[in-house]
Amino acid sequence: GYRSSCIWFTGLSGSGKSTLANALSRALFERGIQSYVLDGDNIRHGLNQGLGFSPEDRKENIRRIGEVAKLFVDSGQFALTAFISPYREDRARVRERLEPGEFIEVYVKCGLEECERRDPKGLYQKARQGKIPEFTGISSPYEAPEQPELVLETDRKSLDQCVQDLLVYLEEHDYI
Ligand code: GGZ
Repeated sequence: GYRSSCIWFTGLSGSGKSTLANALSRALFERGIQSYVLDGDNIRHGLNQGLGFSPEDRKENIRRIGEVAKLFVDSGQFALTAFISPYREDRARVRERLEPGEFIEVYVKCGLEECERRDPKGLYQKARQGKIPEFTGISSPYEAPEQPELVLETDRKSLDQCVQDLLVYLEEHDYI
């Protein structure tokens, strides 16, 4: 048996949140454990289409994602969420909506320099040119977690090592 929960990945654009969430989802699947990845691709283009990147819109984005994650957890699956979620207060609100132990905050820590070097979609470059307003890390704040359950330094560790750290955390805390 296992104890389903919401694994909340937070970090800058390009820090590796979606990559990690998808890799963890595969590792869980191999152990016969159900999970579902929520990220920009399936949420911002669907449920949350129309929401932008102002503080108010990000707040509503995160609130709705928290509610969806709660539904997944209630259904017995792990919800793996990969959103910048830059505001501490918004993340804390999601935590409060879930039962104790059902919210695992994972800080995907990666220096802005490295995120900008990766720049897989060329968004940082556009943001530096002033073509994207309110871009996290450039012209909009990112509030790092103060007491996350886990920190994964993707600019220091391999993807495999990070997934290993996640699995160890879940095992040691009796989630899996
Ligand atoms: C930050 C932006 C912005 C702005 C578009 N600021 O690397 P990506 O492309 O795929 O991930 C980023 C994604 C962030 O959406 P989230 O829903 O995770 O943000 S939040 O949690 O803050 O609501 C980036 C793209 O959308 N993007 N404009 N201005 N990221």
